[in-house]
Formats: sequence, structure tokens, C-alpha cells
Amino acid sequence: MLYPRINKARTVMDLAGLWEFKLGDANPPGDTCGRLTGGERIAVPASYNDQKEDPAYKNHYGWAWYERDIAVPAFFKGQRLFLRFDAVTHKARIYLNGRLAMEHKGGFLPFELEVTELAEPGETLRLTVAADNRISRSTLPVGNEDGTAFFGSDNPGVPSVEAAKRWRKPANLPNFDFFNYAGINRPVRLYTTPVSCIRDLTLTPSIVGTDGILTYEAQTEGEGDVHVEILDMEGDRVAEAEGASGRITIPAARLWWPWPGTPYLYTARFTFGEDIYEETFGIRTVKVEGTRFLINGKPFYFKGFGKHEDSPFRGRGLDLCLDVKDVNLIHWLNANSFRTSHYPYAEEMYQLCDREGIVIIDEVPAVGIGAGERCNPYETFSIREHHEQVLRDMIRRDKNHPCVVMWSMGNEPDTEHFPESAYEYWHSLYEYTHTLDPQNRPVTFVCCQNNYERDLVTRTMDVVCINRYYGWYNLSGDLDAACYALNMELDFWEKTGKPVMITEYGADAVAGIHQCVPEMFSEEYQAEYYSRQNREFDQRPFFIGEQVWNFADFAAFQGCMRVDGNKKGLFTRERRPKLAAHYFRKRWEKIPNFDYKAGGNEDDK
Ligand code: BDP
Repeated sequence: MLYPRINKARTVMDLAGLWEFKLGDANPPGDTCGRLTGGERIAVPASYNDQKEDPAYKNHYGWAWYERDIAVPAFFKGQRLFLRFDAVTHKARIYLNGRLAMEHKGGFLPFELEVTELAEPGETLRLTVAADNRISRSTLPVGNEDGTAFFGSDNPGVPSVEAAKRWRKPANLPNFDFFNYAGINRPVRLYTTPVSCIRDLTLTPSIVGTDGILTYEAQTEGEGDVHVEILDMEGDRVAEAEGASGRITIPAARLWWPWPGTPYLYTARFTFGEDIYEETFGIRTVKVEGTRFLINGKPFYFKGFGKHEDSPFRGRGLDLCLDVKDVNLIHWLNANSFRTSHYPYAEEMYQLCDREGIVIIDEVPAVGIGAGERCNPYETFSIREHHEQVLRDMIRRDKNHPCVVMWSMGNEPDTEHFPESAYEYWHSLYEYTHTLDPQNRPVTFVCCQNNYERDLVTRTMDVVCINRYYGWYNLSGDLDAACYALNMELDFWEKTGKPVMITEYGADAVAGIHQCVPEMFSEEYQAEYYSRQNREFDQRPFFIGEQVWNFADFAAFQGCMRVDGNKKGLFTRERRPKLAAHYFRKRWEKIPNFDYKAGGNEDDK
């Protein structure tokens, strides 16, 4: 799916601003709606939850209504018009002049509709958006339905959902650990194209000797011939071709390398009749071989974190300034990568990472697939179809980004209590995901701390990605025991012959708590936790990366295990460094992107 761009043939109207807003209820909206009255003003894009000091906003659970008028410029006449929503969380109903025009499920990926017939240039169009933030066992991420809050210690016999229904209203009970921020979280744009236009582009790079090869395919609508030119970073044309699909050779190509290497980007300029679209791409390869993760044929070591889209006031709303700041903090830390835990991020972040050479593990919002030992989620949750949809949509959106090097199908599902069902579910999804990606990047999911000997599926992924909290949730406060247990587990993974990385490990640290004898929740304990465990990872040649949990403190649901949010950040929510940030900055300066774990493969020994 193409990102809306302004060029000689297209224009974009960003509909950011103050919209009319009103909280709704649990009833599904109908097929028509009148003008929204009695509402309040709300900023778009941004989550609505923190925009007003009101528990009704914060804890709202159900539909919320947004509205604005769009004056469609008369000079749009003769163009095709599309309305694009980058993310409405989690379910959306779109009304044009009061009539239902589209529905969409999934809160983190874009959708669009053509409005050429509905939006008359020179007239005003009323746009109404209903957004539903409810989560359940048929949504991704998954919500609880049985009255058990994620971190709750509910009284036995008091089903909180039932209680909530009787005394208050349905409750927001996520089966995941981040605040369920909702609303129009990303931009809404009206964009134009000529009548005959380019609808999608697929760019697949490869390397032969010193040449770069770009295999391309343009999806077009209408009449015209496709012409493609390849421009280098100086804007000079280095190759060209005719036709809607083909292969282009870029002689003596410059490759895309992770920072501090040069993340070289080319531009493919497509023309089709009157339409033009420019897409940047990098020439790089990604492959798993034995226990190594190869970028451009060289063994890469992941240094980074899981992140969140999360900030004060905006919640999960797009904040470009924060994205730029975070990318610069990633450089400051000498890190090279992150995982888009636990949902695909805004497209602008991937554009930045392409430019800045930061490697991304791209994850769909499949988090919370588990309900304890008494309930098999693979038989009781109705998520499979939607799970395939979000994988398709994410890959369709992100397939051309050089920064994306691996797909993550989800985070911490139950693989322990129902190992056979888990295998059937995840392994078939793994095969499906491979068929979706023209670049055939490695595919994985991120496995929860569990009985790894019972788990049958993690070991079949291209890369074994483990989240482990030895010394925090397990063996709390005892780093000797934590290292012992970690080593027992690493011995197990070594035998699988797979590349292994840690995609989460961490300890909450409340900024400002300091101790000479480090104990839990202090900045010293967090730093020591990491330095002790990293020493163990350094002994293991098959170990290909360390991603800390989390880059920064973030908002979570209130509960007895959360002190004003999750405090496992290397930075505070306001991006002030904790002691562990300084520790990693020094450590990662000494760890090169490539060849850190020489000896990982038989032939290196
Ligand atoms: C992991 C989850 C992550 C949580 C983290 C934690 O993947 O979403 O925030 O634990 O508890 O299990 O801090």
C-alpha cells in the first residue's frame, strides 16, 4: 500500500486539527448518522484518553465519535480522490455525509477508500468516524472476557466484568501490558491521483557480484505505460526500464548498511500516464544461515530494545518530534535495532529508520494469546482469520522498507500448556507469512518465559526469540540464581542449532532511586541485572542479539505491579537516561554490528 505523497501529479490534504468529539457507548452504530451535536474539541491525530482530566475519557470502553467537515477544493476536479486512515484503534466505521461508507477492523494499520464519486470538488463533505476500542478474544490485541484483569488479584467469586456490568459499565481488561490507548491515533488524509494511476509497488532487491538487481512490479489502474528510473542519492539517474514488471541492474551498487555504516538509499521513480510515484529502497539482503543472521552476507548482532508508541498527552498518537528524538537517542546509545512491540508502528518511523540505518523487527498486534492452563486459546479464541489479515496488511504496507529485516507474528502466546495446538497454529502461520513477503525475510514470533522443553514451536522459527525475566519475575532479586537459570536455558537452545536472541529482558527501575547495595526497583539493580546477564550472552556464539525491555517507561493499566506505568525503560517516559542507559551506551560502543560472534558456525571454528 502506497504512502500518500505530494509530487507533480498528486496532492495530499492532511486533515489533522481539532475535530468534534463525543464519547459513545457499547451499542454498534447504525448505517446512517446525523451531525454530531453537543460534542467537545479533540486533537487529531492523538489518542483521546489523556486529552481531558476525566475518568470517562481515560477509561472509556466502547465507541467514540469524531467529526469534521472537509471543504474539497474545486481544483481537485478531474482527479481521483482517496481518503486514507493510517490507524484508527481498534475498529472503525467511516461515514460520509452521514452514510456508512466503510468499516475496518485492526487498530494499527492503514486503510483507505476511494471517494471520487462522493466528494464533489467545490463542495463540503461531512466526515464522521466512529472508533471502537473494545478488545476481546476475537480481537488483536486480545482482551479478557472472564473478569480477570492482566495484573489483577480479583476476589475469588467476584467476576469483575459481571460486577462492572451491574454497577458501572463494561470494563477495559486487556490481556497485555500497555495502556489501551484509542481513537484516531495516526493521520487522516485526502489525497488525489490522476484518473489512470499507480496503486501499489513491490521492490525486491538482490546483489550479484558488485551489481544491485531490483526486481519490481507496479500495480496500475487505467491506461498507460510504466516507465521506471532509478536515481542515486545525488539525484542522478543510474538505470531505467519500461514495463509494469521486470528486473533492473544497478551497476556497482552502493549497499544499504545499518548505522554506523551507510544506509544508502536509491529512489525508484515510476511514471504511468500522468501519474508519478517515487519510492525509496535500499539494496541489501537478509538471510539466516546456520546460527547466523546475515545482512549483506555478514553476521549481524542485534543491539536494541522493544519500544512502544507512547507519550504524555498524545498516548499512542503520532508524534514526529518524538520519533526523531528516539532515533537520535538510539544513535546516542550505539544501538542498531528495535522491535515494533507489540503492533506495527506509524509509517513515518520506518521512513526514518530507512534513512538512519536502524534495523526493525516488524510485529503484528498478536499479543495476549493465552488464557492459562484451563483454556486452549487456539480452540476458543476466534482470531485466526484476523491474524492472517494483519500479517497481510503489515507486509503489504512495509514490504519495501530496507530497515525491516524480520517479521514477528506475535508476542508471548501460550506455547506451553497446549504445545500441539500451538505448533499447529503458529507453524502454519509461519509458512503463510513466508508466502506473503516478496523478499522472503526471516519469520519468527516472540516466546514467553515458559517451560521451554514443552514448547514445540519456538524451535521451528527462523530465529528463536525469547523474552526472559530471570532476576525479575523469576528468581526476583537473586542475580546469581538468575544467571544460573539463564545458562541452563541457553544450554538447551544451543542444541537446537538455531540463531537465538533475547527480545525482552529487564527490570523496573524508578528513576531517582539509588542504592549502594542494589535491590529491585533501583537504577543500580537495573544496570547490574543487565551487566550480569550480558556477560553470559557474550559466552554464547549462537546468540545473535540483545533487545532490552524497554527503550523508555510507558503507560500501562493500573495494578499492584505498576507504579505509574511500566518502569523498565532505559529512559524515563520524558526520555531522561537512567544509569542502565549509560551502561549500554558504553557496552554497545564496543560491540560491532558485524562479526561480534565469530565462531557461531561450524565452518568458523
Ligand atoms: C512481557 C511482555 C511485555 C511486558 C513485559 C513486562 O511481552 O509486553 O510489558 O513483560 O512485564 O511479558 O514488563
